[in-house]
Amino acid sequence: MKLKKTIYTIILSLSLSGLLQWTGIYGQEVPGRDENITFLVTFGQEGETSWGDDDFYQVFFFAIPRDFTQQFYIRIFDPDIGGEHDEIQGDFNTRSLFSVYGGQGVDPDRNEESKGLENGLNYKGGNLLASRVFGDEPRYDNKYFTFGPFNPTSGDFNTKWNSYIFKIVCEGIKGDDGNLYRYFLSREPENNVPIEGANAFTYEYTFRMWNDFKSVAHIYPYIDTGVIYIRLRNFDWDNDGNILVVSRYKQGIDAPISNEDNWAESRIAIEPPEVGSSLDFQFHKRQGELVKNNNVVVTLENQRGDALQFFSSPIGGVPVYQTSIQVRKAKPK
Ligand SMILES: [Ca+2]
Ligand SMILES: [Ca+2]
Ligand SMILES: [Ca+2]
Ligand SMILES: [Ca+2]
Repeated sequence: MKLKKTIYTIILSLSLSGLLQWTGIYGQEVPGRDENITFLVTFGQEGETSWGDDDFYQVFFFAIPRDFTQQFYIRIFDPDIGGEHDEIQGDFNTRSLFSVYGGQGVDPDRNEESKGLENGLNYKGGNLLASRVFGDEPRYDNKYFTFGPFNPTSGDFNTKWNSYIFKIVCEGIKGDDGNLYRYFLSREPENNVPIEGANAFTYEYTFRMWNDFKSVAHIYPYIDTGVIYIRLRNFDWDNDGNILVVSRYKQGIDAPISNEDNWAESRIAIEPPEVGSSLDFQFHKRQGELVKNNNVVVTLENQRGDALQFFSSPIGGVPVYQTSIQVRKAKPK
């Protein structure tokens, strides 16, 4: 009995340490280091959804660990819509509003609307800390703009993650072009200096694939206790190759893919060895004729319909398929 209890304690503490591990310092870049994604994308609201953005806004969250007490900055790379990187439709006539929120109402665990999943709901909950509208501005083309400084305690405290939560929203308030941009959470205004233990996450990920056959993009949801199956949805994938679900238990399950301006949906069972770890959604491009400038939207729910987060730095690290789990399962009792 005593041995059993000890083993249980070890397993429990191992899974808890996995839970709290934000793995290294790479949660500061959005898209994250392991994701191999070029840019986030948000079109102006006069755009067509067939260009790959279903709702013309994108919500991201930053989690600042409680023990970090200095001021910090949120930097945006290429916040303008013009010049390099951005997707032109006719001429550049688009304006994007970036807004940073802190305080009560931000934490999506306590305010469902903050997740930004449904049009018409108030995804701007919290106190507005800073905002700026960008257009076709050479000054910020291929360059950074910096919001801040912010005090960590201006965030919305989340006890589960022991972190202060901040939110940044990008909205295409005018025009029809695609704004491509990236974020960096930084200790310094002029350089990208990561905050150890911080992370970023979203519930609806709108991003641009590489124009390269060989590049595989990844996004990493975390599977918490109580998840039995997941509902993965993708939008406007342009029939561009395969979307594979990989975990330490799954070698690669093909998810149904969307084509032009439509959603595809799949229900995928979660096995006990996958609980308390991240999944790896892999986006493999179709070979042959290159699908260019492919923008795609991805969301995820559990069996109760609760939205699951994609973390810029996968919790517990990038999951690696382990053959040993399969072998152990296959043994007769
Ligand atoms: Ca630009
Ligand atoms: Ca335009
Ligand atoms: Ca841009
Ligand atoms: Ca697309």
